[in-house]
Amino acid sequence: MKKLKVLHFPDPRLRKKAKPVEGVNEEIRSIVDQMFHTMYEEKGIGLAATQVNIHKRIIVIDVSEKKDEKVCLINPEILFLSDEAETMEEGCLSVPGFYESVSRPSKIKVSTLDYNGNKIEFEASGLLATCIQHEIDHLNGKLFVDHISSLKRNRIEKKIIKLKKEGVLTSRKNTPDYKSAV
Ligand code: GNR
Ligand code: NI
Repeated sequence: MKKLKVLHFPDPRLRKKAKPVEGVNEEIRSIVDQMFHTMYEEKGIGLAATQVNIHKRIIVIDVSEKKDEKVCLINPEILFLSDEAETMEEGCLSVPGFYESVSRPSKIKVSTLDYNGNKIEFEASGLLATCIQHEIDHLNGKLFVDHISSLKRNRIEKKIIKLKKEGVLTSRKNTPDYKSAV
């Protein structure tokens, strides 16, 4: 299966708002399959269609240790966000090599269509809740770096542009860990 290309911040296409899926058919399921393949290849725990330049409301997630718990969300809606928040170190395949603390509601309730187009509702907490919120942000053109200070965000933007110019940011394997440098 072909691995899809992941867009990198500050690509303006990451700012587009994704459109709802009209019906879950074979074309949509094929996109979901390719997104799972890309997410596993890139060692991510989630991927939003926006990141692979497909502006439809589709998300794939697998937060399990064994990488055997696929979660597919189509046209997800958040029904409830807890008042209680939790801070987690976030990363993003579109901001490779950078990690920052982000505070988000710790519990959520979601309504969504699944892989078969059936409407389901469920509650999530912990890493899954964080990941779902991170992915829904992508569908709305938002990135985790929008939750941190503009000083940090601008520094990350400059570093990514520099890495791209140097040709360092073409393959995930070659992506250095810049956490300590930010
Ligand atoms: O792989 C990913 N790890 C991660 C860690 C903490 C919070 C969110 C994430 S999602 C990210 C993959 C990604 O960029 N999804 O959009
Ligand atoms: Ni991301």
